[in-house]
Amino acid sequence: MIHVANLIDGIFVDTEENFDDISPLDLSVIATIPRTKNVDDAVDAAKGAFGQWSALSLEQRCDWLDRIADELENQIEEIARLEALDTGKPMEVALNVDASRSVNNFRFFANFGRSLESQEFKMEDATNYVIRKPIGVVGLISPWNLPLYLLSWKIAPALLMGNTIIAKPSEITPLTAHFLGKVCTRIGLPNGVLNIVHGYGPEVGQAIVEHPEIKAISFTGGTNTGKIVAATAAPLFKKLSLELGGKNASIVLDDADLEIAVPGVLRASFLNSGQICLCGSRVLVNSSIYDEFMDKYLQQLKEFNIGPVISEQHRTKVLSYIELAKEEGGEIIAGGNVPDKAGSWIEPTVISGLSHTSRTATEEIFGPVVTVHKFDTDEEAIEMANCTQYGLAGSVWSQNRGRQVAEKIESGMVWVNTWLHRDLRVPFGGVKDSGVGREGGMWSIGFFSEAVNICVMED
Ligand code: TXE
Repeated sequence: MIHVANLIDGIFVDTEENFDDISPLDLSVIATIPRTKNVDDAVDAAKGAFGQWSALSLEQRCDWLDRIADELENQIEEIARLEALDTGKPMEVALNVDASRSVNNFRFFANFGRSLESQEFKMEDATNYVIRKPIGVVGLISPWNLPLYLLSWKIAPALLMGNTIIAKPSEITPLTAHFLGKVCTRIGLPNGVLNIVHGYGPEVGQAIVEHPEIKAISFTGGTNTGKIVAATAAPLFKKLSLELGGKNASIVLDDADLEIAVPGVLRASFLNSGQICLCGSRVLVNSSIYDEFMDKYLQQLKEFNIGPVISEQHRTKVLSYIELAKEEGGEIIAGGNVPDKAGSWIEPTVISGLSHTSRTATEEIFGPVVTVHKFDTDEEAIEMANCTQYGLAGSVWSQNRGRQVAEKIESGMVWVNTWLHRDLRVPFGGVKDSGVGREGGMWSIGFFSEAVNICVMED
């Protein structure tokens, strides 16, 4: 049994009340988690550490990020084991997606920090010098689907830019955040620079967003929670970055190379049991190749290995959408059942025959469930793809028209003839109900710092 504790000012501290961390694999209790309700101690620690941490040079903070990356890399198998235990995902996904990207997040921002150049804007009689100051104490709140992957994506640039941190992982998946805390204390990260608090979102998460001394919030989670976070933070004029839900379309044009489109769309459909905000939960296929595509897709689906969804509660939500699909006239052409084994498992499920405007085809399900739809023209595919309140990501599979179709999709990012191929320098985020703001490369540098202009008149 793992005992998770809060990391505050370099010390692991308990709370009076704890609650259980349940494994989705067999519903066993795998850890106890602190039920934190107040973050004053953590904020005091972060404020106390801010002076020294922000006074370090950018290069010194880059070196710290590399030290964290090195130590995580030394223990990458343990990270993957803990992530697989906490989320139920297959070990190869935990290792090759979650753990390796967590290391890369620190490594990338260490190197990116070293490449940063100062910005000057010359006038006839003056020079403008743009400097980037740290914000101060920042709050980082992350979800359960890619726990350390998404939390480290925020921690690395926040540290790089000289901020000190109050981090709150999802109460459903605390283990790798706790492990990161142990790594950081072991390598001697100064006390109070990174504080990690655990507990329920509406309690400790809300306390972070409400705290007047926490000056910025980077949040990844559901759209409904994002609305609460935004409403709380707005009157406090906090910097806010929201990466929320998605209902992304994988669009297969009539000139797609099915040798790459079928496995690519399948992976976009079911990687991490469909629990990635970037997953392609709607498959739009040109009617001229629909039968051939679906035959190959359903055949390859039989070999696609997925884990359970994150919890019984989430499984109930996902199953309710399979029932809704039937009520809306859909046909279950694969899966749809609960396998006869312990844990919160759902068979990978494919639903056809639904209108692209149905609730099943427009609301975020966030599980191993996709709807498939036919279209006749590129314009029709674009209209169908944009017919949802979300706008996060998508993919287009075409040998000749991918980019021109991709540019008409209302989202923050679109892949052409690939999916989840990530260059960490590019902007990452969504539009509409998928969020506000971008992180990644210079967008993370910008979010986690305050740009200040110093205009100097020439003598
Ligand atoms: O997210 P929540 P959940 C979607 C998916 C899922 C739904 C809810 O559809 O079914 O969101 O998932 C913290 N103030 N995504 O419940 O509730 C919470 O403790 C401050 C998409 O995991 O948004 C957790 O740490 N914080 C998403 C974090 O917010 C609060 C990935 C996310 O929890 C809070 C996961 C509050 N009032 C789910 N309430 C994506 N975009 O990848 C909760 N939290």
